[in-house]
Amino acid sequence: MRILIYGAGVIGGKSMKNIMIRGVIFDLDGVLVHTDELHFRAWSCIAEELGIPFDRGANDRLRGVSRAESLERLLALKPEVRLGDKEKAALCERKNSLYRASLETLTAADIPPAVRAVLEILRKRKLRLAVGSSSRNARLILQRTELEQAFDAVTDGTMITASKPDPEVFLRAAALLGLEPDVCAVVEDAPAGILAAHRAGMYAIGLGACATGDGIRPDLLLSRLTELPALPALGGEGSPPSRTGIR
Ligand code: B16
Ligand code: MG
Repeated sequence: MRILIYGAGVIGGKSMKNIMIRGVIFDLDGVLVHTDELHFRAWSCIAEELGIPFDRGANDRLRGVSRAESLERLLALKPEVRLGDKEKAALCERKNSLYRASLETLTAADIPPAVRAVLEILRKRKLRLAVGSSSRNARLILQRTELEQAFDAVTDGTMITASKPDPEVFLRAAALLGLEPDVCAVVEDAPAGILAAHRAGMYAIGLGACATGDGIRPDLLLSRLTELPALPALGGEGSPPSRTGIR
């Protein structure tokens, strides 16, 4: 696989050289807002109640996947804990109550000015912008952070029948933007989301080290969202990714 470097980022996939992206679909939790930390705290409480050891590394495996799948992955850490469907549903409900309580404190100040600046730059370049999140709480988060108006379309966990790594959430976002998948880039913090982007036929940009794993690699990996506007495929003037090696 080719390994490419862009800025501080590394990649292993499609070259961006001949691509002109017309739409960017952003994951929400862990990309635009640090609600990934709030998910972690809520799942930590559930794990403690169940006597299941849980840390940030374990939490990284829950990124991007649905609430129900998150619980399954948590339970897999201690196979002796066997629960029925009703108990699982109650635990998911409880986790969501804890999580939603923590969202009460969320405000516009939780979106770093640099994130708003990136969205503004891309909008000025006439790129179509969307959010594609697995979360059923995405609308609430976008409203609380006053971010909703920054996007042309939002797709979330309430609008899909299958969660990431299924491509549905991104394909629906592209359709709402009026764009074909192959001119869309996805920005994601989770392997499940990178896989969903690839399955959708989109260009997958990972953000942060958590975006790689389980043998899944983004086409391009950035350390910070502020590196995004420099990409030539997004109308930026940065130099194209340089190939540094082949394996
Ligand atoms: P909820 P994203 C995902 O959001 C989170 O990364 C994942 O941790 C969570 O389990 C999932 O949403 C469902 O969230 O319980 O709020 O419906 O990263 O796709 O924006
Ligand atoms: Mg995420």
